[in-house]
Parts: sequence; structure tokens; C-alpha cells
Amino acid sequence: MGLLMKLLVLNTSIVICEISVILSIFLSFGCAETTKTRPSNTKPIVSAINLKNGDIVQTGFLIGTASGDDITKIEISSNGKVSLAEGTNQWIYKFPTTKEGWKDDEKRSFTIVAFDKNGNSSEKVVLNVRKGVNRDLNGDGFPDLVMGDHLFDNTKGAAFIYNGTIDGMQASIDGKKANKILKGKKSGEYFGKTIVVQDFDQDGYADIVISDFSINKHIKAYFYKGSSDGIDAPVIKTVLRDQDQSGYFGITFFVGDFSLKGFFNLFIKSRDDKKKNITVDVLEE
Ligand SMILES: [Ca+2]
Ligand SMILES: [Ca+2]
Repeated sequence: MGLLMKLLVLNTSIVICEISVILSIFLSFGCAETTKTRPSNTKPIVSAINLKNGDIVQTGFLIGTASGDDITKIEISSNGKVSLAEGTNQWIYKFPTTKEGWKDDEKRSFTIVAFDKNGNSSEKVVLNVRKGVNRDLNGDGFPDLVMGDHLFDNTKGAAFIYNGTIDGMQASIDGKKANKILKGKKSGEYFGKTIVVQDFDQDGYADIVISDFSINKHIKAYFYKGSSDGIDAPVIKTVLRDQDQSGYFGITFFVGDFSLKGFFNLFIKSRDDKKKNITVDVLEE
């Protein structure tokens, strides 16, 4: 083969090669185009776990789940305000407190919608619920139970805490199965004679106030603050009463928002047997 012929063959090979490269690039683009997935238009699904329509709310939190193609946010609308829940596939929303305007026994509607990365939104879930007493000490969405036994252990007294669950309270309740037991220290202390559970400091977690009911001039009310870990060590409020030690301080507690300012007042009743009268102390505001 002459030099001219060889060059011609070489040029032809280069041209064929170039065409092949171009075709290959074109085909590869074509292939990539055909394998690219389109955004899904499947709607995400959202649901509430701890409450259903018509329930009385005894917790500071609404909890739920969402499923779909990368959930990006959970929106909760109520009373003209839109808020974001914390979390996506598993989410939690803090209810407005009394101080924030949701009064005791007031009905409110909460509309829940989940959004995914493609902009799809779920069907709305609407909850029409009524505000009850917050009894959820650990903020898991389920109300907990606190029961006192002031005669426990030779009148030292105790309070038994049972955590609520998604299946409700356990059918058989006894001291051995309590999740936590708070105990009095001395005989005659009658710890747990009166107990009030309420979210006193309005942080969403229920708190406990327990009287020791001692017939003693140093009289105590124990304030246990609720949190995600349960209850903290108590803050002890010592109140000096009758010097003759006849005042039955803490014989009864009562809680209510009597100032109508969104704060709870704790009224503690005493009875003075010698003076035959009853006094009421306001301990918390
Ligand atoms: Ca709980
Ligand atoms: Ca609290």
C-alpha cells in the first residue's frame, strides 16, 4: 500500500473513530436520558399517634409519624397560626399552653400536613380536641398516673408513678409495678396525703406537688418538675405555720387559674383544730 493510500486509510479510521465517539456520546446521553427517574407524585402519609378526633388533651405534646419520599416538614395549623413540628418521619409538636392562650376545657382544631422533597403534600389530618389537665410528666404524649398512699411503710407515706403507654395504663396496678416510687422519710410524715398534677410552670411537661401533711410547725410541700427524663429531684417549699403545731397544713390542695392570667394558683388548705377555723395559702403563682 502506497503512502497516500495509507494516509487515506488512517484519515478514514480517524473519521470513523470520531463518528463512533460522537455516536457513543450521543447514545450515552440518550441512555442517561431514558434511565433518569421522574419525580414521584405519590402523596406522603401523615398520622397522629397519641390523639384522635374528639379526644381530651392530657399531655403537652402531639406526636405522630409520616411516610413518603423524603419527608421535609410537618406543618400544624391552629387558630390561624402555622407551626412546624420537630422531626419528620417521627415528629413531635408542643401544644399551646394556657399561658399561650389555649384555655382549660376550650376546644381547638389542629390540621396536620406532611410535605416531601418533591413538593407533594399529604391529605390533611384534622383533630378537633378539648384541653384537659396535663398529666404527662415525661412528655411522651401519654398521660401518667400519680397515686398517693400516706400510710405506706408505717405512715412514712409514698407516691407511686405509673407511665402511660400507647395501650393506656396497665390493667393491673400495684406498688411493685410502678415506674417510680417517691417515699416519705419519717413515720408520721404522711407523705402523699394530697397530690396535684398539673403543668405549673407551663413548659409542656406536667409537674407534681405533694404535701407531707406533717403535724409539725415546719411544713413542706414538694414540687417535682417534669421533663423528658421524667421528674427531677424535688424543690421543697417549707412554710412555717402555727407555732402550737395544730395546723393541719396540706390537708387539701386545689389548683386553678383564678387570676385569669394564664398562671396557676395553688391553694393549700389548713385546719386549726384549736382555733376552729380554716385558712388557705396560695403557694404558687
Ligand atoms: Ca407520659
Ligand atoms: Ca412543667
